[in-house]
Amino acid sequence: MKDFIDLRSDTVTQPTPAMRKAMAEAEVGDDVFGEDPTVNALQRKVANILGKEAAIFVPTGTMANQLSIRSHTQPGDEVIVEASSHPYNFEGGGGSALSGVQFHCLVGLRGILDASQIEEAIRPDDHHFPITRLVCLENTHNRGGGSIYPIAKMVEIYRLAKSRGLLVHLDGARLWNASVAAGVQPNEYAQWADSVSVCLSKGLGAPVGSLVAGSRPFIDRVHRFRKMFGGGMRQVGILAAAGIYALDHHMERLKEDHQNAKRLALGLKELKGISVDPDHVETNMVIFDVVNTGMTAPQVTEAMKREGVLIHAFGKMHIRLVTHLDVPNEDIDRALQAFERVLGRTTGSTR
Ligand code: TLP
Repeated sequence: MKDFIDLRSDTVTQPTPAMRKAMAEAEVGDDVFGEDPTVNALQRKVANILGKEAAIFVPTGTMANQLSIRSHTQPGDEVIVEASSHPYNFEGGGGSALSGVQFHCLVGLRGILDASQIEEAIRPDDHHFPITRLVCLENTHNRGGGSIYPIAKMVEIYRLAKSRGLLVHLDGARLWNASVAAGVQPNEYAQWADSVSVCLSKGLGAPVGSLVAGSRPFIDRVHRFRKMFGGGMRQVGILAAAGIYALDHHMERLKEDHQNAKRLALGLKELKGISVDPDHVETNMVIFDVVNTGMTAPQVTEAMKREGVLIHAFGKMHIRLVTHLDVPNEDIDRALQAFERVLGRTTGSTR
């Protein structure tokens, strides 16, 4: 029985009965010995989908990013990231603690960087400076509001990186959303990065699991660090089975999430004191500002909770909504009605 409409994140989904069945029936073995057939099948499948030599299963998207950073860099190196990116902001300072790197932050447009910005940020070859080693991109970009990296920009950035001896890591926690929304295959995106992390536990609805994909020597290096970071798991085919099920059954339906996010944004635009641009909704997220409601974002969040709708406030002004497979069409209408009760309409207020 579902009490709340949960729009806080696409990480909150429950495994479906069919997914649980696939998990229960999974063939398993000790993956630290490389003997879990379901994990091996998932790794081959994701490497194939991304057009990479190899892939490795890890517990979380955070570990996938941090292992990639650790495996690409040496302590003291500099990593170019977008200022609101996940690895820089939401991974507990892992870049400095686990890899000893420093981040060079550039401000993108809804998270999207231009090759020219990166070019300017690359350090000269001089002993005063850190060595610029890696560029991290995020597609879709979380704090950018689920924005899609235009493939042309990724190509430009990758070509620049190669011409300057840099590596590129793609945080593709929601690459599936970008792919379905833009009609660009995951491998078309992935070819413009040396390593890619992807999550099964976001829009695809698996309870756990991420992978890193890349060249065979790179994944061998990630494998060593995965052990060091404590991410080597045992009969984990139970989780890999959920991932395989999710890739096979939950990819195409992401379109519904994107339509629902757009519908939320269009509905919110009609309400009082909100600043939202539905044209900026490209995938399954809506980020909007409360500008003139007489309430802060946390107060709106509290009021919505009393209406049975969970949303995520960040800062005083900003709210994020994320659609996913446990938010059916009719819940979008119910959520909008709740927003209307809390905020009122621009014309003909209901309060
Ligand atoms: N993002 C979570 C929170 O950590 C903010 C969310 O609710 O969106 N990369 C990106 C782009 C992500 O959005 C996330 C999760 C991760 C990596 C980390 O994945 P996990 O939570 O599996 O460590």
